[in-house]
Amino acid sequence: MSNSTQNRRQFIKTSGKAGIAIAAMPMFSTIATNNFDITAYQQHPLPYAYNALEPFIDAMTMEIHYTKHAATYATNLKDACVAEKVDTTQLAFTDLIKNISRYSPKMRNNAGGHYNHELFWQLMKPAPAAAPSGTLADAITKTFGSFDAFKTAFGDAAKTRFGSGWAWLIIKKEGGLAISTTPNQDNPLMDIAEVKGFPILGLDVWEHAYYLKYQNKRPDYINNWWNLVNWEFVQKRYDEANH
Ligand code: MN3
Repeated sequence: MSNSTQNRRQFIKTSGKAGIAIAAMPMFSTIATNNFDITAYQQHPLPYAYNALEPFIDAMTMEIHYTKHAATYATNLKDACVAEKVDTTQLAFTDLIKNISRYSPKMRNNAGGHYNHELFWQLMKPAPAAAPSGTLADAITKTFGSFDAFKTAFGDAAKTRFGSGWAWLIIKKEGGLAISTTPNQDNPLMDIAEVKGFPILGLDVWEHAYYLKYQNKRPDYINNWWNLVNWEFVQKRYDEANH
């Protein structure tokens, strides 16, 4: 092993440890504005500790979900980009997703998996506000009748998504809010999505997201998940799409 290789390996090892140390710092989870760019090809550090979402999502589920499932999507995305000659310094990640039908199933699964999880982590935080406020709250009430009616409709969509997939709150291409679901790791940005739009809220209903704690009780996971929704971040997504 050459010295430079060794140094590089040592650096990766050290910075990897530093990343975990930072993610484990309790103060980190209280920095609500610490949002990262989900349109990057690389996986970002989790913005809170693995146990930060207890008791609603357990630490082991979070650790496996982040370090195994989500990390693998990011790695496989990188591999697919090499194999399919995508220059990630030139092509915006969201443009790749929006034209996903041009690529392989491997690209589709892993580009979606990476984007969806980078979004998902930030859509949750410990002890968030119980409900949205401001313009997002107004839009939800206008579209669904009330916040409770929205939660029921979103929950029903998430519960009835057959097999693995996601439930979404989106801003439709033509404007206005809608609830939709997608199979596997598809998302509403993709040109192959049945209902297209900009996702501002998404819920992972793959069994890997809840099985250790909830087993077959997906509805309990969904009902508890509302205790974690970072409405400030959802509002930020809403504002991004509307300006
Ligand atoms: Mn997942």
